[in-house]
Amino acid sequence: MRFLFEMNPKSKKNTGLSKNKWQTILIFGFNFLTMKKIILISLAAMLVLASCKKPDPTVQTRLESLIPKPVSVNATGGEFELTAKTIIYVSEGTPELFSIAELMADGWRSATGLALKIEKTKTPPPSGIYLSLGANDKALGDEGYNLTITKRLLSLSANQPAGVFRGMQTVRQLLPAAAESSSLQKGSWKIATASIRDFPTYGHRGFMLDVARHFFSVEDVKRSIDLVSSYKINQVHLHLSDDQGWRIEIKSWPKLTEHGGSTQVGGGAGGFYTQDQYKEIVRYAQERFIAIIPEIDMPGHTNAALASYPELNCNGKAPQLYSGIEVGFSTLCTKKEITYKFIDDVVSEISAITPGPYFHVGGDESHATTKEDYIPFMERVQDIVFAHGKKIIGWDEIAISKLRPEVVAQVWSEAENGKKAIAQGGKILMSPANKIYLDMSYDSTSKLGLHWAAYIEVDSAYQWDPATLVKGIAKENIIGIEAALWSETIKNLNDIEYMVFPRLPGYAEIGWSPESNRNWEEYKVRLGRQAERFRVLNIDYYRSNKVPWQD
Ligand code: TNX
Repeated sequence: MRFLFEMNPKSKKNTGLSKNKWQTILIFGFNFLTMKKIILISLAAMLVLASCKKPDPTVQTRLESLIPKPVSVNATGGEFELTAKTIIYVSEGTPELFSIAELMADGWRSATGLALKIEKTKTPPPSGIYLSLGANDKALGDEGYNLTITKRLLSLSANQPAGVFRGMQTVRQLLPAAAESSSLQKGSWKIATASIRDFPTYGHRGFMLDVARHFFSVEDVKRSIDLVSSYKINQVHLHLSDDQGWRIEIKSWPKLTEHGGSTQVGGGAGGFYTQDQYKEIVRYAQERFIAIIPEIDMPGHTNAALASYPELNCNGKAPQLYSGIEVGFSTLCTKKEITYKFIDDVVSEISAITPGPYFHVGGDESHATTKEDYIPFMERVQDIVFAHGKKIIGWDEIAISKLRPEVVAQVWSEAENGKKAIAQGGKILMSPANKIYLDMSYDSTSKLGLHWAAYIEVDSAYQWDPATLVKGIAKENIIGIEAALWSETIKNLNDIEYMVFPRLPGYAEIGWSPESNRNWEEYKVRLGRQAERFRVLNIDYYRSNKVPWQD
């Protein structure tokens, strides 16, 4: 300041201006120049301050709270923000990525009020969100992804569209939970900068819903698909028939649904999906890169079919419809030709509207079928399903038959059966009832659920590993895991949510994340941080006292 003051008087020589005028100019000149400097300096200081401002801890915490836990996360300390100007770019010639972008933009619109534009691009953009294929990283497989987030650009690349979809589920969890709300929320939509490399441990991560004991509407099934897809589940198995009800329209055997679908446990009205409704469920799941696995349980668990068509019974007489919860009393007549015609028609109609690779043939608890009848029956059923172009999954009992090598045995009860399947060249889907059955009560005070296999609290649900649970069933034998929700005691969507949450995120993590990355003490903290997400999504979850809920 002094320097300036002294400089100016020197230049006043020979200007012919009066002292007064000089004073005015000096004062104004000083003030003007000084002010300009001060403003510039403070602006620069503010910029410096803003750029090294401490990152918002909640934004960074979300990076450490992901479920399932990614293979690797490197935080870089900054923030990327979704604003009204953010554009989602998708690499040209990838229509699947465009659909993913639409799904995500739609999902965020109501809460954020942002109408994110989606544009195709030939070259990577300098800013915005960029979805692309050609990650050129073999280890990512079909579902892995690389996510690189800088302050200006969120770039998500994968080998396949499924990988981009899974990566987007990670992005969803990096945003505030409020972004999931169905009504407009105040907030800034910040994501921590980082690079994440991620891919699943198991290719098959399933959820089963029993729509036979109690029937659930298409809307309920879609909501369930939505919720599980956000934890990177990729298979939804629908248990479509049982003693209490037949739930899918078979055009060549219409009484299956007309009569066999007309009740459920407790005697309620039941219901069924028309083939168009089933196709809609399949489409909805496909949009989320989830395959539907249809199950028609046989030769037991068939009272609804037997009640609809007397000719399927060995004595030719149709039994009454059944609305209790006993198991193991019904069987198709394995000696009659009509039984195989029936199965062929059913498998043919369902396979034609199921794009996924699998058809589940049940095969469990056939206590009313002799072993001598069961074995040749299953062998014939395998040929039928195979002829309709589907791979077979069956409950572990099927392994007492001679299996085709491409058959998958779903181990729920007898590990020995699993080993028999492996010995025949087959693979295993792990669903040990005492660890992963979602219809098992949490503890003795739970109002819902059964407990014949175990009480399964949230910690017990998490603390096991499919590859080491059974001696003789190793990782290379296992295609993955499935969490099954049987619905004897589950009557509505709230009941579904209460049994599925908060256990399912843990199962999803067991299926996705490397075993070496998993630890209950650390996981329970991440799970506790999902509370707000559950609240915003209106999930009616069980507030286990094993979890440090944070809301
Ligand atoms: C056993 S698991 C069953 C189902 C029941 C369930 C109840 C399996 C293959 N069969 O029929 O609904 O227990 O927990």
